[in-house]
Amino acid sequence: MRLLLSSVLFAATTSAFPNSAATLRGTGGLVVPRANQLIPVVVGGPQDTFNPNSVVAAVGDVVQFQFSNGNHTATQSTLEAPCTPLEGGMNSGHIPFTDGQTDVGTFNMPVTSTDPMFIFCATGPHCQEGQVMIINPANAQQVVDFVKAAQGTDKSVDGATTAGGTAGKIGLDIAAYVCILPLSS
Ligand SMILES: [Cu+2]
Repeated sequence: MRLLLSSVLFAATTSAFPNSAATLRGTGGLVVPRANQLIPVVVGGPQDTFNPNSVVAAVGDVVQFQFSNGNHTATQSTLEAPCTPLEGGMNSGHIPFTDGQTDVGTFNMPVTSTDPMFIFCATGPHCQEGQVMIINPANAQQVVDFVKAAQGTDKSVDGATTAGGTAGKIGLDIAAYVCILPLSS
């Protein structure tokens, strides 16, 4: 029974993270859809950034914004107005991280399109400092252009309502970053 359970677990693990070459071999060259992925993006930390600031995601994937030191948002905008919320777009709202916290505020955003999705932080001057990112950018140049456009704006506009995802928490020990401040006991 124990052997059977471990085999099942192994099968589940390998199908969740399929190797593309193995997948091709296993299907005689047919490309099969991969399993949905949880894609972590660290928001804030030692610098006011999104890390990474460019993500390739498929429909069905979930981008998990993990809010590090400071107080940041992940808010959808447009290439034309990088630091202004897109009406009806995704917005996490402000999710702070304070010294001594042992969990991390998250915002899980299901990906529903492979079109480029432009995102900025609406806190203070962060967007003008270049705290922006693109999910499914057309190319690398578009990311560079978006950062430059954000730095050229005068101010940011805050999003009115939270939309397009679900706020939650994960343990700091499983976060995609190392806390830069000592934990208080
Ligand atoms: Cu920010």
